Amino acid sequence: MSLQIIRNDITKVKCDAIVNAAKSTLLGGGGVDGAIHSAAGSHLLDECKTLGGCKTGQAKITRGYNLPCKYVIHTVGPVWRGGNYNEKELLESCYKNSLELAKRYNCESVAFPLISSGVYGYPISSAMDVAVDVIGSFLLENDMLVYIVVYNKKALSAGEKRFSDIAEYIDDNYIFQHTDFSKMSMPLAQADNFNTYDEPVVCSIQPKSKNVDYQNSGLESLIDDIIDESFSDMLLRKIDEKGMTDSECYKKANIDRKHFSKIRSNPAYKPSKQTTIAFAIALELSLDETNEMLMKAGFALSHSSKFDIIIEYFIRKNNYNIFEINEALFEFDQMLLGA
Ligand code: AR6
Repeated sequence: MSLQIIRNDITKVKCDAIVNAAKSTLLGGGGVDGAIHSAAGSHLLDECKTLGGCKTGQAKITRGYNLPCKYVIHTVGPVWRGGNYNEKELLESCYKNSLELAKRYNCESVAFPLISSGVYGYPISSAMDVAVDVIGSFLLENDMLVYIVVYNKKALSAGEKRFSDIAEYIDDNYIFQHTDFSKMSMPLAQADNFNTYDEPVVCSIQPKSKNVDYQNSGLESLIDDIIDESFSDMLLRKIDEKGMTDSECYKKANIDRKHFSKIRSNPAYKPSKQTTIAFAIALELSLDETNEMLMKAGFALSHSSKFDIIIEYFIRKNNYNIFEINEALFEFDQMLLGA
């Protein structure tokens, strides 16, 4: 369904499975492992003792006990030894194997911590890149809601050169005297799982007044002539023009199927700005086309919003990877796209 990056304690996240960054004995430890064991209670350790450990890059599953999740998936990340010891491939395996295990157990939602990025010393921003890449590819083929749970955002932001080109682009373009509306309208609600809801427009047909015959007055046909193609119409037209299937489009937009169906079935649907941009990204629209789509939903891109400037930056760079864009938006404390 979609990937969301949130700031939280993973033991508080409500979903089908949470992933534990364990050690190979699976017998508990510090960091997120310690937090998960203490929140789950001692029965988790009892079950872990029966599993016979776990190799680096592999994953095993247990029940969630006192945690607000059905399962805990235990995976063992690589210890960082400078980058030449298969650390990246092993870390990718952790994510892939955990996701496959979650799928086998019919999990619809899974939360990951940044595996290996604590005691095991994997550079945190590279650990984030691996997580986003592997989960992003998985979601192009599978329906699941996946959270990356960031516990220590300060450490993540400390990666020196990370997104420095975007920071520079913001500096060059940001109009400081204006208020950052994208931030105001929804401050980064990463402490909780959050959802932004679009506004479904319900079209009601009012009974005609006895005195005015709108049809014959010509008003109805005048409106028909003037009214532009709606957001939903433009979206469906663009999907056809690009030769995409609906599911290719909503997956690339980080939007779930139900949400897309609502838009598809209501020509007057009024999406949020984030949803509109998510589709513009999925359709790889140019800046002009993105603005055209935004206008249909009643929005625009401006240089008084960091959010807008980051979007503009990626479109100008022809980088339409929504997961990478969300990584950058998260870094700059902005609302994420899709979901
Ligand atoms: N929720 C979400 N993320 C957390 C939490 C939490 N409650 N606590 C820490 N993190 P680490 P590793 C983040 O050290 O590097 C254990 O002792 C943390 O900020 O837990 O894979 C095991 O037993 C960091 O970004 O796991 C192993 O021996 C990330 O989780 C060893 O540490 C991973 O940090 C595994 O080391």
